[in-house]
Amino acid sequence: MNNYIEYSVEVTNALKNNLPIVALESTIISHGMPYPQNVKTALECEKIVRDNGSVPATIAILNGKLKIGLSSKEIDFLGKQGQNIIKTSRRDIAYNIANKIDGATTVSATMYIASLANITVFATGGIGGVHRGAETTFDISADLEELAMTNVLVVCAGAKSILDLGLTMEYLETKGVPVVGYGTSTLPAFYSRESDFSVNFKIDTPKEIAEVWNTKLKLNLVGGMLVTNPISEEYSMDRTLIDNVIADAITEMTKLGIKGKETTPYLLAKIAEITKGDSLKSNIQLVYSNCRLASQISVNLNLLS
Ligand code: PSU
Ligand code: MN
Repeated sequence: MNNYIEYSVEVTNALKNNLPIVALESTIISHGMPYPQNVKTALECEKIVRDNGSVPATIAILNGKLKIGLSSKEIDFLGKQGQNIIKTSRRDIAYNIANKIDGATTVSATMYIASLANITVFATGGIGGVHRGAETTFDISADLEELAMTNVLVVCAGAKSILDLGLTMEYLETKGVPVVGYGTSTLPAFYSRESDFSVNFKIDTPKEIAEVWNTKLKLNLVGGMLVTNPISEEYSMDRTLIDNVIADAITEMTKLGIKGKETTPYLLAKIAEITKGDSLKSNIQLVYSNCRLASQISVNLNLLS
């Protein structure tokens, strides 16, 4: 196994000294945002994690290795390559490693790779979920299955309405994945603070979140936990406006016949285009906020173990 993993010096040192770590994904860099904002955001995320007491471990597949901790040069490479890099979820890991194909890891692949290094706290923007119309397309993100089976806590800003939020919550319930609202009992909807759905548990502090997560790990309750962190008021978007934009983007996508793994990147780019960059600004800010919270959770978890 160790032959396949390559750690950065910073992460090696953190593991050796039992410092708090936060995993970060790379599909958000190559497929989630345009260049150069993607690189700037990824580097700033690492800084925010450090400023809040943890060590960042951005994860990707490069040169046939599972890389845990990237250099700024590697982050720049992923950002510049953008959609040329293969979006890599769990199913693609073995093929890409065996063939030395570079890959940007989704939430599912990042969770799996983080768990190999016993890193159990991870920050991202949004997770994949049950897509609208999944009753006919079967488009359910591998992120949900990963949450069902891999011991990693994921901090996100809720799910955007490109997904069916109700079905996503049902799926997570079936799989035994707790959904926590940070300071809220309402499931946040990514670009906006509220949706029509409730979270399972409202928890108000990083310390209490760490306590629940530590208990889940200690009880050997296999699987992840989802912590949903609402976007700050300042950057949140009007719910009706963004829902209309998303509906238009989905109509356009259906017309073009875009399916499968291309769906999420297409919609994110289209929404940014229609909102003239406003959604991208919000997206960047909510990721920062999630990195801050994840770092604080990791620090608290470290004090417990
Ligand atoms: N949602 C976002 N930005 C992203 C993604 C989701 O707001 O970049 C990425 C994440 O890497 C997530 C993946 O794991 O999309 C989900 O893709 P799919 O729906 O194909 O499973
Ligand atoms: Mn899918």
